[in-house]
Amino acid sequence: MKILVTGGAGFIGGNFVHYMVNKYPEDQIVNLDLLTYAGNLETLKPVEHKPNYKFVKGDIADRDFIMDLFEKEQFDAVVNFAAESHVDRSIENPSIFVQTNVEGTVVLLDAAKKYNVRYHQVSTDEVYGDLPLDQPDLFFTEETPLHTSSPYSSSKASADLFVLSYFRTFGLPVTISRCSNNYGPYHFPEKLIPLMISRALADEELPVYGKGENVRDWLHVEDHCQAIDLILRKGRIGEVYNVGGHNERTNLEVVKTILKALDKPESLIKYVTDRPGHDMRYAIDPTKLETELGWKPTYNFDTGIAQTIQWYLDNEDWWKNILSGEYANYFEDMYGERL
Ligand code: NAD
Ligand code: TDX
Repeated sequence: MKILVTGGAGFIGGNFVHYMVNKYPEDQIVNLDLLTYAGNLETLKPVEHKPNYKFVKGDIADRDFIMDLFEKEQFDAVVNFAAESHVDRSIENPSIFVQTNVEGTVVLLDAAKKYNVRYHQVSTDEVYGDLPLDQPDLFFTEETPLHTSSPYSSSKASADLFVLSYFRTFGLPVTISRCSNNYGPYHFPEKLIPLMISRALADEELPVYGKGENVRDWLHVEDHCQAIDLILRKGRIGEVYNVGGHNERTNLEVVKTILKALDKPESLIKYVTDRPGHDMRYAIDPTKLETELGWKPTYNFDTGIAQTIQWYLDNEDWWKNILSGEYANYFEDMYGERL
């Protein structure tokens, strides 16, 4: 297969590119990324010289460019990770979330329709809104109504509805995965776990929103990649699959786990003003994925967070280059003359 991966210079897309390039040497993986602030070609260093990998810089919302690319490359499948992904940024500037997450998705759908390409959309559990803290037996299933809180989740829910409409109206072969919070290697240090690891290592204050009692359901990124691969190859067309591993933790538990592992004092924790509209609890029921496709996560939170902290300790250059802005030069050095 020739597979287009969009957003492959980001956190989950980058991990997915590694996974696919190594697991399927006979497949061709084309990574299309605009290299926004969140895109980092250093993440692709381990695969950039493999014969079944290629990088293309471009915008999923640029219709002419996308149509030309699909015409030229004749893809068999597209997996769309490209997005603005940070909730806090969506509160500051919602418009770019509409442009990339909604318009970009529609442009990709049109190209997939024109060139008859299998389409997979990487979505999020945030489309379901949130659950109360006092009903721990409630989980998001694929039937839970969409009920978004932030401009980010609203843009992702809109994109999902377009994807499903292209199945119903045009018969486009689509699937959607909705996963819980990912963590693991190459996670941009604006998100909770890498932010707290990098700040704790520098003995800086750790900003915990509100009381730190919000709950997230943590999924190791490798388990997510495996799920997407399964859905792409064996998922039922037109279906949504939830991805999550029953690893709920409060934010405070996560931060304290990181401090303990790094032997840093809890006095670094600083409670700050809460995020507006802050979702209280996410919790995924992954039964459909487990029973239909046999998916099983390999990490639990304890093994996954230990592996992740160790990765950040072993790969200081990767995240320190981001904090210093260095990584943007890597694109110029590697691809500047070629593109
Ligand atoms: P990320 O922000 O780390 O990466 C996004 C990537 O998309 C970046 O490389 C960026 O350069 C690229 N991009 C942005 N706009 C683009 C455009 N217009 N054209 C082409 N490329 C563009 O995000 P992530 O955390 O890896 O998330 C990937 C996907 O998974 C997103 O769709 C997100 O909504 C979804 N998701 C993420 C999580 C999570 O916990 N991180 C959980 C559920 C769902
Ligand atoms: O400094 C912080 N302090 C803090 O308390 C940050 C950055 C976050 N938080 C809290 C907010 C959330 O309750 O930690 C929790 C996790 O925050 P984020 O890492 O920003 O993730 P979240 O808002 O849960 O969204 C993530 O999971 C779902 C991804 O960023 C989304 O792209 C994905 O769809």
